[in-house]
Amino acid sequence: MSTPSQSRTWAEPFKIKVIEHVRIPSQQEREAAIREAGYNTFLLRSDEVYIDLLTDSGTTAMSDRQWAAMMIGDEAYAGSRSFYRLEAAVQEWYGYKYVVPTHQGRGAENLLSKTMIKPGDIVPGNMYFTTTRLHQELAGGTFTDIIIPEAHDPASLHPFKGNVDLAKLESVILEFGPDKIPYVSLAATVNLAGGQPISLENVRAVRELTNKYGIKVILDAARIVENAYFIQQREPGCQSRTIASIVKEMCSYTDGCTMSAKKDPLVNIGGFLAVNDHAIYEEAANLAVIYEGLHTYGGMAGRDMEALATGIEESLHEDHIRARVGQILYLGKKLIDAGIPIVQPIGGHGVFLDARAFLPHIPQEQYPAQALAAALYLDSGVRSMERGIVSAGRNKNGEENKPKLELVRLTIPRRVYTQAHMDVVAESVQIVYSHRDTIRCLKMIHEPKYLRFFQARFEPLG
Ligand code: PM9
Repeated sequence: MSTPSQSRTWAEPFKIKVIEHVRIPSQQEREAAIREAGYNTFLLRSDEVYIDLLTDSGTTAMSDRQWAAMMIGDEAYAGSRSFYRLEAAVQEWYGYKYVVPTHQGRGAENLLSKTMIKPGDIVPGNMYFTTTRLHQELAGGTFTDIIIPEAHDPASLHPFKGNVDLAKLESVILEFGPDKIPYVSLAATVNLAGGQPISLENVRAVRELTNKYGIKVILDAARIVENAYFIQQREPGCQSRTIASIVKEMCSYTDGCTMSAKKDPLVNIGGFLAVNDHAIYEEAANLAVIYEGLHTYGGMAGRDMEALATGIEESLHEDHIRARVGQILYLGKKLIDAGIPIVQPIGGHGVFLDARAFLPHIPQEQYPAQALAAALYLDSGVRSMERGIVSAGRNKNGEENKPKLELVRLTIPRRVYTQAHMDVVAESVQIVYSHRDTIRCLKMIHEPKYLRFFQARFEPLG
């Protein structure tokens, strides 16, 4: 099928066969719900939400082909045919040799961290991610940020804000020594930078540098297809390449990946660890029987593995990824035109509001992004997610990490909402912006030990 010219209007490459009703909760219901939820959008019930932009994780609408594939799932405990189909899909589309299925991304992070990290190790990465860093720390490692400085500036228009600062990476290697670095952790795209991509040229350069010191590179591939789309659109020499070939080339510069299949691979649950080194595979496959299930199902049902194998292939369709990212660009451009401060360039899986610029009267220690997410819900029933100081948690000394980026993420599920939903969201953000001075600071009244953003509770100050 010929691809329409990039200058023409796009439309979703599907039509809708099944719908799920949604309801707008009343103002009174929303006030009660957010109070009950301790001003944390993670603690709302989904029935209390109108448009759910909490996350793009596991919220995908599956295709008729995926649902059909589920019917032929093989539920054998051991050696399921569906596992071998998934393994073949990973080998074909990403190019890795060995696959350990897991229940989701953090299952793979756990296996990887336990297999590769020793106490005292340093793990350089292009910005932290919550679950990834926690597993590195639980294994005794310390995360070190090696992303380019532009990534921490919401206004920088650098086309590849996910890039690794190569000089910084080399100085970390020289400071600690290659033996202390089990691998470089490379995310594509970078979630907490605002869904920002890494360039192919940069991944290649990371490979060359790590080869020099004998260090492995492990990719967080959850949003690699969105990253490949930005490479195709922005990187010189890549315009006529297929998304599939860019994805495969990116993977080829790495030694393995962790995958949360709940993102780009278009399923509601699942993940895997894929590696090229047989010894690492053997150790991880052995740990899988403790933490996940057998090494040929890893916490997934046979039908889940079928849906995933089909989803991997569908995620690489050019018309799918163009419409997927196109929907986010549509919402982002509307907000930019209305003068709303957002992270630019617009990211691959969501639009990120710059809460510092939105609410300059709320100091970071009083949780501006958390307050903004609650205010947006109160206005319209749109659910978003805090990605700032609450998500960043505490350092080893117990002090709050204070990230430069204090963001609210409007995350777009794949193939779920229409452009009209995006219009409703944009209108609500503008209304909240018009009365931003009235939004109050928050105080944290309950703080869980791990990944506090999921379950923390707050109350308004003053
Ligand atoms: N990301 C997200 O909403 C799920 C909830 S927040 C922890 O963005 C990356 C880049 C992710 C990610 C999850 C995981 C963990 C790893 N890497 O949620 O365990 O964005 O499947 O994946 C979420 P799982």
